Amino acid sequence: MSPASATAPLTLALSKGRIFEETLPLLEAAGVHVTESPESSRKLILPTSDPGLRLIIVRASDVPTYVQYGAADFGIAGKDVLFEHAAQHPGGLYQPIDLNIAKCRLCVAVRQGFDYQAAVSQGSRLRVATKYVQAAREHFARKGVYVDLIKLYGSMELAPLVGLADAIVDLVSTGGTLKANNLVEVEEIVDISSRLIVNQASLKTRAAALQPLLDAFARASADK
Ligand code: PRT
Ligand code: MG
Repeated sequence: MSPASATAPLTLALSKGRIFEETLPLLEAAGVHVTESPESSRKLILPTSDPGLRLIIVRASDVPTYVQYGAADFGIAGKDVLFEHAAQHPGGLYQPIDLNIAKCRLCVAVRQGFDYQAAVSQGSRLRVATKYVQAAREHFARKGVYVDLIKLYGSMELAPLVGLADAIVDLVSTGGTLKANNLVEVEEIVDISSRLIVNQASLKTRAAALQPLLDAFARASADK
């Protein structure tokens, strides 16, 4: 599918929750106000104060798909999501700006009392539950650790508690969720933040409308 015609508003794909909340100040810095909240209005297409820009609200992991197919001209997604997407759909997405929002880290965590270092050094085969299969596979391959990966879609923290896995690979920000579930972080894999991604065709055909927004986002995120 090709991007919409040059007269249609630019479409920015976002997920609700932390990415939406942390994008609002970046939009404000670009002079764009969003008057409705996706939480209260339940609308999936939100207008902005700029008639040339609208927002669409999609699942975080669907943002790259909307942008890649040109249903959105640009979008905002975590590096975690982009990494998993790229493994399935190489190329296709231009990632010009690290927005420095929705920061966290991708980590390995285990149940308190589980001797991860001993298990690794003994060459045991570890069972690891995660939503981030690609990132986890690369991490353990780099370390030369044998793992059986179990794909989950959420609540990873439960897996070591009920014997589904020895370890999890999950995002951590405050550490509160791990602590509440008697888990401890044993390894950091990578720092995560959200990036602006742009459809390749939009970048060429809609440059005049896109560039001022990209510049404003770059300036606002560099200040963070
Ligand atoms: O929720 P849904 O399944 O729809 O999608 P999602 O979980 O991918 O979306 P959302 O909105 O929760 O997260 C969007 C993006 O925010 C992610 O892709 C990350 O790039 C980023 N981000 C930043 C986080 C966190 N911080 C974060 N803490 N995403 C998730 N978490 C979760 C984490 O998975 C764990 O369950 O929060 C919990 C840990 O938080 P602490 O503060 O207790 O450590
Ligand atoms: Mg979530």
